[in-house]
Amino acid sequence: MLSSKGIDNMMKYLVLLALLGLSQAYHNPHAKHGRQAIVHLFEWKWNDIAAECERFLAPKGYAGVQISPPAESILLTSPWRPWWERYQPISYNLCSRSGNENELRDMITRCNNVGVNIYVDAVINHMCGAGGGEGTHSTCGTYFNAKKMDFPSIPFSSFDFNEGKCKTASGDIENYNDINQVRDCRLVSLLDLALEKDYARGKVADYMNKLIDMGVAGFRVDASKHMWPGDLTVIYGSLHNLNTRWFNGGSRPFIFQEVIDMGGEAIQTSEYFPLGRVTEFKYGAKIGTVFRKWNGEKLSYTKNWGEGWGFMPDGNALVFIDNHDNQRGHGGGGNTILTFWDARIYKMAVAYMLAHPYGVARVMSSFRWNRTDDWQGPPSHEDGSTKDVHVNADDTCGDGWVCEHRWRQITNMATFRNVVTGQPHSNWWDNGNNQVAFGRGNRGFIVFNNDDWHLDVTLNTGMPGGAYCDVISGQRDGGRCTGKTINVGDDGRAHFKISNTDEDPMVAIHADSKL
Ligand code: QV4
Ligand code: CA
Repeated sequence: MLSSKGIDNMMKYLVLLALLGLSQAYHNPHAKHGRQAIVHLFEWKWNDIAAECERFLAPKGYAGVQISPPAESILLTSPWRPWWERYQPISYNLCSRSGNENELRDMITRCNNVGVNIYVDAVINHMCGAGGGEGTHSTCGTYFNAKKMDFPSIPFSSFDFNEGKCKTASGDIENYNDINQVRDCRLVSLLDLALEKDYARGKVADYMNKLIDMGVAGFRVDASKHMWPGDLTVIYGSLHNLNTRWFNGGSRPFIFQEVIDMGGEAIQTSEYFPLGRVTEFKYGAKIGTVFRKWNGEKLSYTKNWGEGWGFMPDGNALVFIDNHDNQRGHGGGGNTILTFWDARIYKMAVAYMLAHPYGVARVMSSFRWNRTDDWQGPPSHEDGSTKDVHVNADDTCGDGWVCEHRWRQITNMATFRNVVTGQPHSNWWDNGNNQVAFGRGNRGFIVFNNDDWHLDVTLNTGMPGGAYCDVISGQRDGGRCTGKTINVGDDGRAHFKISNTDEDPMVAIHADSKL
């Protein structure tokens, strides 16, 4: 028989378990078929995303897509249609530069039908800038008056904004070390919603619930640092379960919150851990420094990559090499951030991320811009409408679309991540410099040469003996390998030669690339 004290302790333990369970409810991406990587199709139109899910993402094994904000936003003409107009909502009508509500619904349905999840970039901290004017210069012609804080289509009025609460003279955030300013004042003059009010919370939740009911799997929550965790807890708590047409009953939406925490600011990512995952901005900043070999960093120092480098706990992290902000100098990271403009080491960094077990990984898919004009919007026609994504015969993209996710080395590493899921980081090797190798149990192995000399070494891969196709220089095509072949002996050892002048100075093999 248990004593009453014993029962009491047991009850406390059960309550704790329940809380822990709940606190992980929003951390699961609900990926299908063991797929792992998410791709951000920045500024793509809904019709193009639907086609991409069917023709590329599902067959290649991408888990999901982060889409650009789907709500109606301001339409700016000076500068001409900047990409960032989408971060200034005017209404919650699903009518954006990427398409209308029917096109959005069709995309969500078609992607779900091939097992590719859709994650919505939710801009819920604010509406448009205070200087946004009055009229119908919005993506679908909905009237608003920024000066009066009047957004009649929702409706939001001045009562729904944080006016009285912000204590700075400008009304804008002036000091990031003052938590109250960061959360109650305007981020670059954007009209700040009073999310402690039931009415405003309800309108935001209605918007998100409409998307959940349409079939989305979760949200990137924009500017989370600028919202009180307590307010977000209530909003997330009022969200519906995911649509059971595609997801298990009782599934909570996947939430990943944008909080830039490079250390040294008053607000830390840890405040958001119980609520959902959080963007780990240190990851891309550090990996850029390592691959650029700046500040004396070496690839060999990444043996304990992940939490060992002071990153957040694995179960909380959403990781990426670059995002739509820091690839063009907005947001966190500075000039260490690697992008497609530095293609050779960028591919290595993305491969490293996809091979490594830490975090939920997001691949960036960009459009080109004139590098002195960081505001430039997506490839567009004269009238400002976004161009179709052009796909070339060799699977790459053109007409201004970069499609990093279609680069063979990156696509094949997204597959690698799927094949090695659940396997431990193993068989580490390094030369004390910038040549390293590691495996994922007996399912995959990768070797990098970021030194200025050749690599020529025999390593224990941990893989079953046989011939494997390197998925960086090529891929398995039936029984044939279009790239280098790597022979693994029955003892698991294999010989690797990688020239520092190779197009891609790395080699990767996995269980499904066995010939
Ligand atoms: C400017 C001045 C203000 C001034 C105002 C006067 O900066 O001080 O008061 O004019 O009207 C654009 C302009 C910006 C302008 C603002 C309002 O670039 O100069 O203010 O509009 O008119 C994106 C862009 C921003 C853009 C914004 C809205 O990056 O440049 O601002 O969209 O269009 C912090 C945050 C983090 C944020 C990051 C960029 O903690 O949350 O900055 N990241 C997210 C998104 C990002 C987006 C927003 C947040 C806002 O990833 O893309 O900002 O939704 O680190
Ligand atoms: Ca705020």
